[in-house]
Amino acid sequence: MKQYITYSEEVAKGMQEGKAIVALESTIISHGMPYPQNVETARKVEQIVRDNGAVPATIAIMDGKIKIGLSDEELETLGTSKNARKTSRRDLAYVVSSKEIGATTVATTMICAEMAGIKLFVTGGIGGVHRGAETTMDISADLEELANTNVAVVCAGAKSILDIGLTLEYLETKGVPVVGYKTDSFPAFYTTTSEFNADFRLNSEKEVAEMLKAKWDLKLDGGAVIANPIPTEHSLEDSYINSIIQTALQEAEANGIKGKDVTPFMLGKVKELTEGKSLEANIELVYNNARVGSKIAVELNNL
Ligand code: PSU
Ligand code: MN
Repeated sequence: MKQYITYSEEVAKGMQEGKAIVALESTIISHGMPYPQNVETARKVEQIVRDNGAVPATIAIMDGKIKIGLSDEELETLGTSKNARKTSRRDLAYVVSSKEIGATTVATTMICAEMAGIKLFVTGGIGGVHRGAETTMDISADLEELANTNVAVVCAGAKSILDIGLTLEYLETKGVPVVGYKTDSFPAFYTTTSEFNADFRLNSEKEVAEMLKAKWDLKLDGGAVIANPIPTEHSLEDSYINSIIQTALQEAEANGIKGKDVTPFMLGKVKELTEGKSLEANIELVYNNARVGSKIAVELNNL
């Protein structure tokens, strides 16, 4: 396996020194946000991780290698590349062997993080069960990865482009703990709450780290969702964002958008319809997740 993995200097050094490492995904850079905000955000997220005592490891596939940590130049390449492939579990082997540029989804970032021995991963939102999945069968591979791979994912919940209720049912079936970080409600990405509750509420980074340690000490394989709500001052109004998502869903349907294109299409459409407000919210919630996630990683590393 080792022949396929390379580490950035910063990550290699951090690992040697026994520092806490935080994995970061790259689909959010290539398919989740437009240039140049994508690269700016990625850089700032990395800096927030450093400021909180951990080492950032943005993960992507380049030149046939799984890169654990990207240089500034590689980040720029990824953020400007028109042909970076959204790489979920099923795509990973192909992207490595064909030497394409691969942007890792939540699922693939978890896979690569586990290969590198990284326990904690920060992102914006996870994929889930899409609305209408009872006929389309559109269920993100992220959920199956959360079921099987030992990496915790700090996110701002699941967007209501998804069926949040069914997403939580799926996670329950697969035995994935869904933690509300300082909240009872399961957050819905752009909003601090949804109509559903998280399974447990934990009120400090240390408590989250202790739960993760107990989970993995007990050999309860799989990940965990640490749902950290968007800061109130950056959240969008419930009825406003939900009506926009409704319109975007209709456009996706009318345009016959399917498979891996659904989530990027929805994100782009919602941004357009909110005149950029959704992007601003998205950026702020990722920063917030980076702050909390880095502290959890540091606590976990100290246990
Ligand atoms: N949600 C976001 N931004 C993103 C994604 C989800 O707000 O960029 C990306 C993540 O990489 C996630 C993927 O893993 O979309 C899910 O895609 P799909 O639904 O096709 O599995
Ligand atoms: Mn899908």
